[in-house]
Amino acid sequence: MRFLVSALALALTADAHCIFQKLSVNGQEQKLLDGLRAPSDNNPVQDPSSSGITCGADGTKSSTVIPVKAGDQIGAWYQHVIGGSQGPADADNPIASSHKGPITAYLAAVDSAASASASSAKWFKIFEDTFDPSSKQWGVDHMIANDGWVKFSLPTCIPDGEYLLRVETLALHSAYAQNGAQFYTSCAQLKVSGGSGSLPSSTVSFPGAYTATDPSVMINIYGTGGVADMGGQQYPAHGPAVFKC
Ligand SMILES: [Cu+2]
Repeated sequence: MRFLVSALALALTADAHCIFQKLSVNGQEQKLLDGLRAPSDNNPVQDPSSSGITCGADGTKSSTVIPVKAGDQIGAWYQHVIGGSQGPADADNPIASSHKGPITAYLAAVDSAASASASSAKWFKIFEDTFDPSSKQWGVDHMIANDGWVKFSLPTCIPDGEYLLRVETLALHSAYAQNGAQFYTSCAQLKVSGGSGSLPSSTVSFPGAYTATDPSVMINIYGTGGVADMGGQQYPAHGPAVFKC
């Protein structure tokens, strides 16, 4: 009986995932999955060395490239399942509140956003919302409070051209064990105009930027009483520093 109860609890928590499935540009919502490379279900990637770490497991791939301007505010919409919630009583929309962790966004300049290989792209980080020890809030807490929206601005100082945008929600509730961290990632296909300057010289690859045992990936986030507060400590650096103009 005890086994049955815990197996059921496991089945329920295992399903409390999410997908980045819609983009907004300066508050203007795009169509569902338009301009995106997204997984076909809400299961996370848990092996940072697997190809799915880049833009999620292979699923839908839009042929649209979304026109944007350097400096535009971009929104990435995470929901529990494709199309949104599982109904008004879906307490795990946009993601289960247990799934504490950081949210990051990366850009990579490519020749053709619709066809470029994401795994050979050279990525630089443009946004991170990790953990604030004073408020005890994680990026995921902000995303939940914002109805699944993660908002950030494109740099103003990037050259015109086509880019892939990679947005990553990393859920750390089971990250105390190796490969327990859950990566929820999709990529957007963008064409940037109105930019200036040159690309950053320092870039990373996916897979490659993280390993399964990085201090930010294999980590116990629980302090006293099992609260997901890092025991009052800072969350370690997760990937490269954010590129600043
Ligand atoms: Cu999950």
